[in-house]
Amino acid sequence: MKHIDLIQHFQTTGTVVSIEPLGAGHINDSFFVKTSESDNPDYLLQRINHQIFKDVELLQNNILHVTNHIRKKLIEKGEQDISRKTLTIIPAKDGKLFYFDGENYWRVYLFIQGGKSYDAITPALAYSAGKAFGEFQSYLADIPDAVYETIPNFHNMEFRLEQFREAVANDAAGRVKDNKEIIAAIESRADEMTKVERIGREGKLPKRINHCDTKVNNVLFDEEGQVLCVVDLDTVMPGYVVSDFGDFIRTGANTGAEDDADLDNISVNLDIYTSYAQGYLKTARSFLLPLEIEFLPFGARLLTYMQTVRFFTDYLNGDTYYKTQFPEHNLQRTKAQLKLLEDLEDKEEQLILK
Ligand code: ADP
Ligand code: GN1
Ligand code: MG
Repeated sequence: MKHIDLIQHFQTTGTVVSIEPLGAGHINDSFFVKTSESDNPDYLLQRINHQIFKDVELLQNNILHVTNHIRKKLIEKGEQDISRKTLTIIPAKDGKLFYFDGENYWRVYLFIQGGKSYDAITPALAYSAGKAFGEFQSYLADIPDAVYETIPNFHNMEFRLEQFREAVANDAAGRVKDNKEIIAAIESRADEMTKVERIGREGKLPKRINHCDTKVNNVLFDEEGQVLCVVDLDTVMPGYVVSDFGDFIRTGANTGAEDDADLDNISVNLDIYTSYAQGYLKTARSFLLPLEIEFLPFGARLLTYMQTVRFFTDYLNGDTYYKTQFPEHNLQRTKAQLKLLEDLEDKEEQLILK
């Protein structure tokens, strides 16, 4: 179905003048929907990847509960301009939170005007993002609705390793034989990297409602470099806060790209790391346990390792999960993440937070 026809199924207003692809996410497809009237909102149309988010109704209900709760918190704080500070779902004309066209699932959000997302940031932007993700967790600490795992075991390292080992055993794309070194690099760290799961089971690390995709490009900044809005709420679910901390560092503090072909570009920028940590602790310290704070630097390594494992597992499976731009893209991503992991390991002492 054409995008313009899809929009007619939602409770939007105004006359659509253009629909253009937007963003560089690896999972969903996003489109900027512009309307002609200056006093009318623009929209974001998204095709939901339902191979990955298998229960679209649960997904959309999660997002509705999360955004409603955040909106309530923003109102209590006396914030202005709330429709730019959290996502607003535009329901379909039948009242559902998505539209199924017989093949694909679609949703519409209000477009957040003036929001800018970056792939490379400064320490000042990192500080602002840190504060925003700490606030995000604090807002959701008392959400009354159940928040479900939209992807079961999403950030469970033990589960990700099981998937990896299964992929090695199946060798579906015949790629195991040329990549023994990467397999060894993953296995040699597996025990240490699953310790959060073990300590969690002992009851020493709590699960909190996390964003679970704190990639740097999931934050929209305003003109002054303050965070306007945290977006991409598909994976908001219970988890360990080290996950959210680590995923931001993995993306925002990398001097290279997530898939950099030149490994020499890749390292951790310690100024960005420290600024993000300071921002995050400013808004989150009050509710974090000392052990959670102690584990934050480990989170940076853990999420970089997890992403290495996830990209590589997808590569071994024949590239079935992430969008790829060329045949060896997942391998290139794997090597880039592994390089970042090695740099984080080398700088372990410098990552300790005071
Ligand atoms: P994906 O799951 O594919 O990463 P996102 O939900 O992150 O998709 O959207 C892709 C990009 O579109 C984001 O990185 C952000 O820059 C932009 N974006 C997302 N939601 C909005 C919105 N409501 N208004 C304006 N821009 C948005
Ligand atoms: C995906 O959708 P996007 O691009 O923001 C992925 C994240 C990964 C990330 C790696 C649902 O995020 O978990 O960390 O790619 N999202 C899902 O860049 O798997
Ligand atoms: Mg995204």
